Amino acid sequence: MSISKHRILIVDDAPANIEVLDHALGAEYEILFAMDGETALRLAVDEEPDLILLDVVMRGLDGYEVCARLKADPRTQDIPVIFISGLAEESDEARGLEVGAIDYIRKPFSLPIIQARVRNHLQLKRNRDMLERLSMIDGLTGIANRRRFDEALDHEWRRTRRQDTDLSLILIDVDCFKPFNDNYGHAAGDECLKQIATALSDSVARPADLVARYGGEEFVVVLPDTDESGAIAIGKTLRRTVQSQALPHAFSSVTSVVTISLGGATLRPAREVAGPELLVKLADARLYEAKRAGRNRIVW
Ligand code: GH3
Ligand code: MG
Ligand code: MG
Ligand code: MG
Repeated sequence: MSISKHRILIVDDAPANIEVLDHALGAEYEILFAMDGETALRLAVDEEPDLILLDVVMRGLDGYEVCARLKADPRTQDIPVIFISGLAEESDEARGLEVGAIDYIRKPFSLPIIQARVRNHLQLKRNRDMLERLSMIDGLTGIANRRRFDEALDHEWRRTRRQDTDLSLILIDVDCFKPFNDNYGHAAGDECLKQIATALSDSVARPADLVARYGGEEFVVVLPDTDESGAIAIGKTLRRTVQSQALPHAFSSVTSVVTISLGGATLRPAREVAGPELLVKLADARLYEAKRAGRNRIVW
């Protein structure tokens, strides 16, 4: 198994400093470097380094300004920044920490100390990233959870509104799941939900599409830049895919295998006064219609 090296961006206007740091860290990490603030900001966005070592006094943008901009940009705000500076006053260090750096190392620096601090901060970042990922995943099914859905819907609503495209959403509820649980047991119910989650995720193709567990035995699919006919086609595929998994359900009032009901809606956010909750509300009302009309169907 190959473990990819962490990337560190070194920003300093003195080539000699870059050389020393590269020498100290280059064996363990992939090193990128920039000799001015503008280049550093561009590389931070394009190359997504895991950590930035930042000089304070530079021509053009100084390190404080670079750090403040990194912290103000959602694309770069989570990258830890360590200042390495010749400015040794207490107030310089305080200012560095105020603009969002995680650490401040004074020049002349000790290489073993820099190596140790870099290692510690990378370890902390790894842990933070893992927690962040786990907090977005549903524990039972391994797909996105409600929290991730809420964030994605909000994000896609704003993006499709800016770009004046359609946003579609499908709410899904497993049919007759209470009798499934009551007769086959809760563990079998859990297993059934896992299989449905996998089937749904596997049937949705584009990277921007999101399948999430909405709650109990309910799932939700977000389809950005997808018009009504495209979204209905996807909904039909989802319904068919789950039925063709043929998970036995002898206690269903619909048929002898596990099925789902779907309610969907498409809106053009740029034309709406309301927010994304309208999309959920419409889909929910149509899901209710699908149930009332006999289940195992999609209503739009
Ligand atoms: P309908 O066709 O109208 O949707 O009927 P239903 O029986 O599916 O609806 P109801 O809402 O009455 O039942 C939902 C059931 O889903 C009840 C609940 O115990 C079960 N359930 C919710 N979350 C889980 C879970 O994580 N694991 C298991 N095994 N069961 C769950
Ligand atoms: Mg300098
Ligand atoms: Mg339900
Ligand atoms: Mg149900």
